[in-house]
Amino acid sequence: MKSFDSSLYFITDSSNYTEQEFLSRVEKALQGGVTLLQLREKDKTTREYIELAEKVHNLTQKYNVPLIIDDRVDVALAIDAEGVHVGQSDMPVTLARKLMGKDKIVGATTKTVEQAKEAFEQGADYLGVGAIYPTTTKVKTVLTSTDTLRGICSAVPIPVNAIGGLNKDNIDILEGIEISGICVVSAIMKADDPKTATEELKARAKELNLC
Ligand code: TZP
Ligand code: MG
Repeated sequence: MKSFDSSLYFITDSSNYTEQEFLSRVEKALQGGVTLLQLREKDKTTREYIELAEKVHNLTQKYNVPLIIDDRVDVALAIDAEGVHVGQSDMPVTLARKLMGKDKIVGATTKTVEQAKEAFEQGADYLGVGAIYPTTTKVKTVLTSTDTLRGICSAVPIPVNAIGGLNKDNIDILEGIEISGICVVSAIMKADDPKTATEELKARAKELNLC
């Protein structure tokens, strides 16, 4: 049985860090208690993506946290990651599922109820929905309202995570919405201390009953 906890989903961004600094930040986030981790690389060659993914996988395995690879089914399969995440312009969920097999995690980004239903029907295990707030992370996205987020949560029976500009001081906007967790990049990646940032974010999310 595939089981994972998406309550505090950390999506990495290695740009602006040396590899050593990046891996050290990833490990601090794992020590702080992230429950799911996505390696998201936009500018690496396939070889570089695989090499970094192997290093990150060594860390996530040490902390028993599933590793999801953004976008690249080939990289996910090559390093035997626990899953892959696809956006609306990436490989369709049906094909990602077919290639990854039934035991791996397949996640999808959706911004409307229709997209969410389709991703679920095609075999997605969880959904990322946003951007809830404007983001400084490099991504092509538009804002998604909390009403749409609420609608998606009622429309599909799989875990739904909110994403986009979220941090400990603004996640109260999600209170009362049936999400399974939050996804963050900057709030952990760019924090002075990623371990403390993770702990504080987790504590705030618990306080708001978000997970
Ligand atoms: N998809 C929608 S917003 C986003 C992605 C990958 C980036 C979120 O990054 P941050 O830094 O948490 O706003
Ligand atoms: Mg993508």
